[in-house]
Amino acid sequence: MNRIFSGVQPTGNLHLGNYLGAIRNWVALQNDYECIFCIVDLHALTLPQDPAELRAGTREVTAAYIAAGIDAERCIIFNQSMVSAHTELAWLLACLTPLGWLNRMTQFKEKAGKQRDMAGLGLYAYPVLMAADILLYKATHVPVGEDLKQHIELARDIAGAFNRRYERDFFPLPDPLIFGEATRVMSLRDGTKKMSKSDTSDYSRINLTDDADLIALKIRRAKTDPEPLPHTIDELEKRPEADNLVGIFAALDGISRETVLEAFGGRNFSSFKDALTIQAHRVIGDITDKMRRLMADPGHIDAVLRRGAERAAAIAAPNLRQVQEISGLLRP
Ligand code: AQP
Repeated sequence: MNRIFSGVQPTGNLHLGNYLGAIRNWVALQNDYECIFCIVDLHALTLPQDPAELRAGTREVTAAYIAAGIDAERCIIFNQSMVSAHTELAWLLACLTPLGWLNRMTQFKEKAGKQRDMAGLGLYAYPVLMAADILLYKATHVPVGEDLKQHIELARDIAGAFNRRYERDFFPLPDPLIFGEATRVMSLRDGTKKMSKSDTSDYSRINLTDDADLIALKIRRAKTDPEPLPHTIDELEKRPEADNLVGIFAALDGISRETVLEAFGGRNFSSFKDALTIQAHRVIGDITDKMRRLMADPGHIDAVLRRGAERAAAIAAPNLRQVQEISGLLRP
């Protein structure tokens, strides 16, 4: 069976982009793949984190996975720092990764900003850790949002570099799985910017923990243009805010953007936003309720993570050992 690996950082403000771009797709894939879903807490440390919030974030993301419909029995759910093989493999892969490959990573440039010399080595090197996360389990597929496509391509390149260096077909080259109508959900305040946890405006995103009133308010306040909704995708794509809201509607309802335009083309935004609010309440309300119930039992969440870490380590350990043997660190 093909194997999936993917993860989310426990950095708070889990939003509709994380859900529609990633987590919801994982739920659909769990029937056809062996799945490993990680809470990537080591990635979170690439930027400063409050320790208590990081711990709380790990439980919250775990609750979100389960509330969204991931089966913790069938799939492995765990947090990255519990399996030390991730960082061990990351070092071995870092030694094979040319700096030029990391210099191409656009996310580093965005996150480091103007103070690039002050950015941490971890932020720069984290795509290698991500490659290790995936390759440690010899995952064949990685379902992610559009923003991480470049990182998966790097993981493929690193897998190829290892296979070539040691002249064997050891790591599969992982394929990104990017699908659905909302592979890149944009900010509600600016249709040209990604919806993001770190955006300073909470009105830019719908969080999975927002209550019904707040969701309604955020959708009402979402930026739009003065024209009614268009009839065609060509016209829609020239209008970033309209395109984003139509894409969100389509993804929430499980229909295409064309079908949304058949229903709403020519209508004004206020009636469309009312309908969008109903869809958002239906999908997110259910997840939020389940998350709240799960978060009330932290012992259960911790047990899921402990058991997940044991199962993950059982796959990771022999793979790491083989890498150590192939690289000449251990005797076969
Ligand atoms: N806006 C988005 N649209 C679609 N997919 C998205 N993802 C993130 N944002 C969007 C996908 O969510 C998964 C988890 O990614 P992550 O843990 O790397 O998330 P993050 O980077 O902490 O979340 P943000 O919001 O992207 O944080 P910022 O921008 O503040 O750093 C991934 O599969 C990702 O593609």
